[in-house]
Amino acid sequence: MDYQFKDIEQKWQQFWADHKTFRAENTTSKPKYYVLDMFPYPSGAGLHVGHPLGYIASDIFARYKRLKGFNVLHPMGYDSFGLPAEQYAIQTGQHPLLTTEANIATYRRQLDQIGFSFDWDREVRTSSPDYYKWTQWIFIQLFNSWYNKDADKAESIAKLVEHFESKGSAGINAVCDEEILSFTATEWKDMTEQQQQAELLKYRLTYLRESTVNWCAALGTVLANDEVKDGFSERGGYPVEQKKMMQWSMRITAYAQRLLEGLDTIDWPEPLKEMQRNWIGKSVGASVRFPLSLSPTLSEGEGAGKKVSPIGGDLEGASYIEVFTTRVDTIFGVSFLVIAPEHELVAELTTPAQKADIDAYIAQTKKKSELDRMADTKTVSGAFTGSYVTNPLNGDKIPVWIADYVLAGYGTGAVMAVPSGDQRDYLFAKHFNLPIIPIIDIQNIEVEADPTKEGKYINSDFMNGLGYKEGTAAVVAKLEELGLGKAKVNFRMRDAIFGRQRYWGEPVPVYFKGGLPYLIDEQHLPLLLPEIDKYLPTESGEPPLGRATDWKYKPNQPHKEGEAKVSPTGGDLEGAKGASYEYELSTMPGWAGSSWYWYRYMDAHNDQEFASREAIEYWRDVDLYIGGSEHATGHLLYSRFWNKFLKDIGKVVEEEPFKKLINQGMIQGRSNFVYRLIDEEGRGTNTFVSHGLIKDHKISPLHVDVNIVDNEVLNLNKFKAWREDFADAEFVLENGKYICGVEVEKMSKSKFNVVNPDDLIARYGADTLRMYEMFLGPLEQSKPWNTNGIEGVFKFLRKFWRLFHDAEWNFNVSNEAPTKAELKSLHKIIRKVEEDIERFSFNTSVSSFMIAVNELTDLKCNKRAILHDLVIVLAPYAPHICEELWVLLGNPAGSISTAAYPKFNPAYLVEDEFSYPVSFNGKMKTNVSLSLTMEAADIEAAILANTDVQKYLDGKTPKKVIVVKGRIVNIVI
Ligand code: ANZ
Repeated sequence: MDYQFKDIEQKWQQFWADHKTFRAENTTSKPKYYVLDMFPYPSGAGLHVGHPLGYIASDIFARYKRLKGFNVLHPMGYDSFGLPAEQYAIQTGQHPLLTTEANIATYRRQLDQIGFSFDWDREVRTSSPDYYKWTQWIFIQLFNSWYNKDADKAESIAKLVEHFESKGSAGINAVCDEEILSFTATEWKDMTEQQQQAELLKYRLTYLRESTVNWCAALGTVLANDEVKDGFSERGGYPVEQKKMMQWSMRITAYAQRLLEGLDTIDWPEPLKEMQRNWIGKSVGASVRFPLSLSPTLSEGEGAGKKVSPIGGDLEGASYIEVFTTRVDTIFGVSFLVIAPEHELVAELTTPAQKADIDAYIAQTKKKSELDRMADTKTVSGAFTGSYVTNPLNGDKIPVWIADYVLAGYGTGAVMAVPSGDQRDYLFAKHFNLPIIPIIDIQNIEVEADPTKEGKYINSDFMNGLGYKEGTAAVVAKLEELGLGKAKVNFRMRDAIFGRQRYWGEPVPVYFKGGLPYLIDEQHLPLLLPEIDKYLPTESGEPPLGRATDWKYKPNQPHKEGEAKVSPTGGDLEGAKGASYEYELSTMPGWAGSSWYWYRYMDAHNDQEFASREAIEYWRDVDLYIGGSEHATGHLLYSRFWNKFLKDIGKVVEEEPFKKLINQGMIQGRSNFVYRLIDEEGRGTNTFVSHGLIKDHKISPLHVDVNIVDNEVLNLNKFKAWREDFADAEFVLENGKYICGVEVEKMSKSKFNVVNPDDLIARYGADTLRMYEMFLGPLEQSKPWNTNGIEGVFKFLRKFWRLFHDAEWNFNVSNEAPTKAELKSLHKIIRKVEEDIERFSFNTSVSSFMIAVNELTDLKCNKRAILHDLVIVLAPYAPHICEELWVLLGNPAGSISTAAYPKFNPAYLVEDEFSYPVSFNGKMKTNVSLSLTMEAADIEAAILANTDVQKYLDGKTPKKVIVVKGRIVNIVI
């Protein structure tokens, strides 16, 4: 029979599903291999041909690893909480769950059609309660933990409380909020429960704090930094403003150093690691305190202890401004201080005379986003507060300014400005006519002389003559001695906001008592998402969960049938039998569910634990992770953070979750255009000009659906049917055809360049689609989709099928022993595919398969010994056709996935002949193939007897014949 891909593919997909062919075992003696794809958000549009690219590559790899004897875990699931389903719910009133389920059904159908070897028994959905129960459980563990810097790991809050009870706050070295209290054990015990809880919140790894957030009014929610692009939301493109709100945050900064160090231990693309390094942004420098210069008449001695503000009156706040600098060595060049307009001391420092200026400047800053502020290096602006500080090392009086080039959220929000060392400070000094103090022995500061490279310090008492390294060390030592500064490492990374004022996300397992957050009891998990009437904020501006009726936490009442009565964590319940408390109304952000999902696949149905210890110890980590580079600083950073935390609390075994990662390139769209003729009055007509003729006409280009264009030729009837207004379209053709224009753009509905895999599978089959997607080019590279070449791959598979069949399409395989040439062809491909797959070069294998099949076709090879192995080698790429042929070859159905990858035998590739280049008087004229075992005398005789050689000799007798065995023959005539 001819190659009937439709029947074959349906048959095998059914077979795999019925027999659970790709089920991974949690206990086997085989070595494990975990191949993971970034799971999709099931959007309403379904899959386009770009989506499966990574999945196909990982599937080939997973199938190959099975052939290599591994127990492979290759799961799939859905990141199914998120904004689009909720936006749709707002518009249509349809519950996001329904939309999500419908979309998942479409995804599943599309994925099944491509023939992936997923273990569907382990499917996860982040929006399903038996999954998010464990996301909530992880939140609880984070809330119950703090980061002990001495142990360099997370520890339980109970342990911290124990310490407070016995020793007070002394001796605790934690990553925590800045404004922590210091207290003795007695003072701790004397605090009310409220006070204690408020203090502990400053240490917890997830905490509630007022923070500046990216507020998107149109979406009604807070967005993460990586979801905001140029001041607009990444989804929807709505404006985003800075707003202060009480927010849940995750103390990811506690892990900054480990996140940085871990990068050196994993096999990820270098550019991606670099992005994470930049995001973490480690800076080694120092913090320096510049004491406030009080009123000029109050010298240090007199003023001590009696702080007086420059405006007069008692100064309640700080007595110094702390800066963070990476160039503490330049401290003798400081001629002013700049603090961020949002700095907490601004109001305090502003003198009445400067108030108008400062207020106006602050108002102006509010309009700029942080990104604009960082990007603008040219405009100089700022305002003087009217106050001064003193240089701690030389006592210079230094004016304090505010300017938007200093960011509130970085370092301490204050910089010591050194015009002779820093370009921005230099421009600022020039503009406002502030002093420029040279600091090194190079006079031309205009060229930004840099002591890190050259020069010796001047202008200071103890640094003069020193170079950069010693100078820096000397300043730090001096500051430490004075208690006014110390070496400090700063990270650019901020704690991650962990709340959304939205409905379709995980409820935060927290309730409030006395204004403070408490955890709901683990027994009460999952905290289910309540039903609400509308997916909008309440009239009073609370998040949608505020609409839920009768949704209160009743700690001492059973939540499920048969559940014991429990008391809530902390808090006394005296007489509170019927007590009920408000739940947290925000939900978790999109990244919560995806920050641990790879563990759930290890043990997807466990209702006692997020995954069993046994499963975690067996699967450990992901060996190969494939997904898009757009997750570089979001998902891939949060996942590493949660992984490290879970490791700290002893729940997982590896420090890094994803050993090797590959970013697949983007598949771009290939848009087609038609050209509408414009009439004299500049109006569009209904006549369309073929691409080759547009120079001669006034036209306007228009996207046309790529699915009605074949090899750039427009199908005129389909075009007329495409849109009503084109029904009576007319055409200016070239050579009887309408040729469309082409451009590479993002694949999107609005550009009509979306190619749906379903259509291609219907036409050519999944095996062709799989191989074609790989054939497009290197996996990591972005490339435009071009359907034009798919026919070639389809023909290849038909030719492959043909090897097993005679001219009448009867299955016909011979049991004869293979020839040397056939074995050589086979072993070349065995080696090539193995090498290619091991280095993730899938496109090069496809062309090698084509060469092998051509060679075997030329050799008229239908030997079982050859084809048996060839089928196994091709199976990871084109699994359906290979399963079918495998059975036709007499093997049991479905067993090809448990076959062994054929062993490469180099002996078959050893060349036993050599094609000698034959030169006459040094000029190469011809080649003669001879056995490599021949000795010089025989070679000479054979060469001279060759008819081509005799032709060149033209009857002459050679003066000399030089033979270099295995290399060359030169004939002198
Ligand atoms: C004095 C100095 C002299 C500086 C000099 C640089 C060069 P990174 O490497 O990014 O950490 N800075 C500190 N906090 C800032 C803030 N909140 N907004 C804007 N700039 C800030 O850079 C640290 C340097 O950036 C610090 O070192 C500080 O300027 C500035 F010749 O201090 B430097």
